[in-house]
Amino acid sequence: MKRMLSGIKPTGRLTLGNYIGAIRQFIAYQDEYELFVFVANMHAITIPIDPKILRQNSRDMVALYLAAGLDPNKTTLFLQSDLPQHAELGWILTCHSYMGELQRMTQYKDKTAKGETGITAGLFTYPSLMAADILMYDPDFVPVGIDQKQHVELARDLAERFNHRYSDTFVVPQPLVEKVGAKIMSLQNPTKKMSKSEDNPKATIDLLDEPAVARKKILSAVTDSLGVIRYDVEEQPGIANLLTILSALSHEDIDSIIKRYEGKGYGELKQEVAQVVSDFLTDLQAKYHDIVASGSVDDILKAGNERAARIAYKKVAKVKRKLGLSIIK
Ligand code: ATP
Ligand code: LTN
Repeated sequence: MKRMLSGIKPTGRLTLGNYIGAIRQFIAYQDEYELFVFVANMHAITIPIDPKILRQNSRDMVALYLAAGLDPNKTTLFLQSDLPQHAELGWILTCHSYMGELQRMTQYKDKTAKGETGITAGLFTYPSLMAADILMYDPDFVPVGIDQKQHVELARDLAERFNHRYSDTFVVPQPLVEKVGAKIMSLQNPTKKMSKSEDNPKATIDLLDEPAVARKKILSAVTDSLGVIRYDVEEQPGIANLLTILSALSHEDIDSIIKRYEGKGYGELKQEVAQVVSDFLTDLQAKYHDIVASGSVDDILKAGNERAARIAYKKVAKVKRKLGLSIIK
């Protein structure tokens, strides 16, 4: 069975973008692949975050993974910070990453270009930690949204560099980016990614938003004044985004949706998207509340941590031997 791994950082409440771009893929692949999914909480501290909020977000993330359909009997679900090997391999790979490589990562580049202050060294080097998260488990594939593809490519480069320098150690992973839904856009500025650290609540659908609130957000999504329903990301990014959301949640092709909307207006499209989103959230949240009430999150994490730790322990021991870091015979 081929292996697959991915994670999300608990920097905020999960959005519909996270679900469509990432979580949905995890669920779809869990029967076909040996899947590892984790809460990337060490990545969440690259920017300041209140410890109470970090704890809550992390627990919610596990419950939402499960509510969305991740089956802990098939998937290894774990918490990154419970495995010290991630930080250990992260440091080792930081020492194999070039400044120039990390400076080219768009997330860092965008923040510095905007003149943001308070950028931590952790934010700069986090792609090396992400490479460690990946290479630790030898996955063949890493399902991510398009914004993370560059980081998986860095992991590939680091794997090849390490294998070449010391001998075969890591599987060289491939990013897996879906065609539909790789980038869900902000509802208020559809040329910008929908993101959980967004300040304007109207711009994102949180997976834990009241369904009625989410409905209103869709109805007030920014569109354009052209009045025709087409999939045109350049000219009509708002409409293209609504079509993508509808297609992802209803499994209907975008082309077929467009045909149904020939001669119809934006109001009708928004009503349908609002309904589909609100039904989706109602169902997801009912499951989420059941999982939280059952108290199963801790046991599932403990079992997942143990399974992941066995692999991580072996991998780091091997890496340390190859580097000349282990000296006791
Ligand atoms: P932050 O705002 O903290 O940067 P984020 O919402 O952008 O967070 P990440 O934790 O960076 O989310 O991403 C988790 C996963 O979800 C990644 O695979 C990422 O590619 C995917 N993802 C995030 N936002 C979107 C989006 N708007 N559309 C599609 N996929 C997304
Ligand atoms: N950096 C990613 C989260 C992340 C990840 C990973 C994704 C951390 N480690 C390993 C896939 C594989 C993010 O910000 N979304």
